[in-house]
Amino acid sequence: MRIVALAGGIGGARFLRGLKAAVAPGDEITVIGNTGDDIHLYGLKVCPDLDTVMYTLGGGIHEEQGWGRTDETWSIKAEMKEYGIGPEWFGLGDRDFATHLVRSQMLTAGYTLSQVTEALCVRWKPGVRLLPMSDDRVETHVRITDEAGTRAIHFQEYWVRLHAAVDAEAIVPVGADTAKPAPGVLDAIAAADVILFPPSNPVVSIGTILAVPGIRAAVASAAAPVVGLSPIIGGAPVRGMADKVLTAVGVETTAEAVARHYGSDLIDGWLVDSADAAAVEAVEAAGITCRAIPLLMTDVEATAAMARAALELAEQVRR
Ligand code: FO1
Repeated sequence: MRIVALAGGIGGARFLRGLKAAVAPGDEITVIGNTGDDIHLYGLKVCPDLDTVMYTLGGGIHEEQGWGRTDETWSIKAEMKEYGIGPEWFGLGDRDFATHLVRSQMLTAGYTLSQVTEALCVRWKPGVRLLPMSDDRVETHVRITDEAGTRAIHFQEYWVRLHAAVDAEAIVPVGADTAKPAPGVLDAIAAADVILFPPSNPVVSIGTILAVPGIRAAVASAAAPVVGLSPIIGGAPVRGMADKVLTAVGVETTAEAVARHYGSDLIDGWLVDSADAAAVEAVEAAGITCRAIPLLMTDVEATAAMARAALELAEQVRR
């Protein structure tokens, strides 16, 4: 079976680890990774969501953080600080720097982000095909107003430096409107037997992937059933600050509202947590088949059970 998953960062990567444990030998998983979180620092291109998937599935992730490398040291960052070069708020470790150096060196040599990602995965062997959503530069920015006035800041500054403490007035995936899907992305969607939306951030992760012209239409018109898993449990995001960006796009922070946000033209099935069983009826009224099951990714086995439930629901809603 050919499975395609649109994945963001930490939640998406953790789900994929369970999906790998749940599928049968011979099943192929293609991950279309969000690159809107990308940031250029020190002349290097950092791809947080691609790296989180690669490290998590490749066994190099810092498990508690969900980003960056395990057994990390911070000598380069400390030396940069001595030179007065920031930003201090974004933690790039020495091991992680190697990834960005290899990526940036290859990009400078003329390779595409897809080719770079494929090369990095030769080392990490994530066990999935990891495609960036686009080889073109897309960087999510957030419009905020604070004592310094109204301005757009990079998503990472909003997320990491400000901890999303100020309201997001708008979320803008800069460059998405002129970006093209990376090679293989539309083909993978068209050839998929199942398409999954993991419990990633619906706005800045899956929403950004869908903002690349052609991708939303490809998913909506795909022969494969599309099943999503709610990143919101009991009216709150499981991790991260998805509520802040959901509000920015006028979506309530509930499992039902996120399903409606995707819409029945895009998703056929939706899994909500047992705590949100009351939402099943309303989601089904929106034309999306819905099931309530435990959605907390407490360990690989729990996540594998979620993945199996998503694959089963996909068979029930197959078009
Ligand atoms: N997240 C943080 O909360 N603090 C950090 O200092 C930080 C550094 C960082 C460095 C490399 C990288 O690939 C990811 C990093 N992240 C950090 C996570 C990053 O902000 C992710 O994009 C978000 O967590 C959303 O996926």
